[in-house]
Amino acid sequence: MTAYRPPHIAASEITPERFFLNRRTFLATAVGGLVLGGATAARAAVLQALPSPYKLDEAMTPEEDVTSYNNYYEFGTGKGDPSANSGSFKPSPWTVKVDGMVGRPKEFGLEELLTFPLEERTYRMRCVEAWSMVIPWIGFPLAALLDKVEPLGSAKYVAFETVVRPEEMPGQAGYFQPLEWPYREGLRLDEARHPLTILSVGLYGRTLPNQNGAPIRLVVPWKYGFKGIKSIVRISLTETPPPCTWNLVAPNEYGFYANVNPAVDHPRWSQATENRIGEGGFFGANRRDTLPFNGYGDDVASLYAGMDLKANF
Ligand SMILES: Nc1nc2c(c(=O)[nH]1)N[C@H]1C(S)=C(S)[C@@H](COP(=O)(O)O)O[C@H]1N2
Ligand SMILES: [Mo]
Repeated sequence: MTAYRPPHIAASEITPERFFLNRRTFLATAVGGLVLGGATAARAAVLQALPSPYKLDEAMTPEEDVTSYNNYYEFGTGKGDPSANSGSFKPSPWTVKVDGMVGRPKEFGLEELLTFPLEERTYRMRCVEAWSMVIPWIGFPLAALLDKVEPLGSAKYVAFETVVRPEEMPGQAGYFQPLEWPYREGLRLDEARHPLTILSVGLYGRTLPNQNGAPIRLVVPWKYGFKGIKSIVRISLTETPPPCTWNLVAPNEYGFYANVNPAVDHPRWSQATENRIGEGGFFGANRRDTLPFNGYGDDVASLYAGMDLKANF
């Protein structure tokens, strides 16, 4: 794994003032990261990021749980499969093609993606299966990438696709195929441009482990986890709602919006409470109330003003 934030990025490219205060630390850590990256080739490289105001007053989920309890069907359907079966996946070299209804379609290389101003943001994450985590992501606003390609006025949605690589992804190679590939997801353009929506390239101070969606995945903290598509190779701006994997599989169970909503149950289970992973006692003492929009309602509820959230689940 060689991807790391290049140490030569000019501080002037990274605008927030607090960064300049941290510049010395940044350089020291970046150089340390190179050494460490070389010494421990199998481990993700250190990734330096700016601090951000997006923090929570809740304990972070231990890194061990974040990287071993996953959903990533390309590597198998069990929670332990992604960490066990993703060792041969090659997240570098990598490109993300951005096309569709844009003025300037472009293919971005991984190195270029890592030059967007990276922030560390600790987000509450809620899976539709009623478990949750608190994860310190490293990433940048999706809006920053969209600005570069100049969406046309007619663009209303953003479609995402995961890589298809049966040679490296055992879940795509077997006789039993749980999903149709590529895994696809989509957002309304205003959701995609919302400042909380990020493309993540790391967690816990390092580049993303394969099982968490290396080298780049979507994070939308007010939506159920399945919207957070992993290992993205294509982003297309469209005029009509894009096909979304779980919505195609079971449209009555997984809506396009998938906003976290304790008042709208999944047809087969309640969404009123959740189990916080990593706090001991699975499905026991850690049961806590699920919050509307996963607790991000002050930021995002206005996106859905006037909409019936039960009908548009
Ligand atoms: N390509 C792809 N992306 C995916 C999935 C998947 O199976 N394939 N699973 C989704 C689901 S259901 C969840 S809950 C999150 C889990 O992310 P994590 O393993 O990093 O916690 O990834 C989402 N992104
Ligand atoms: Mo999920």
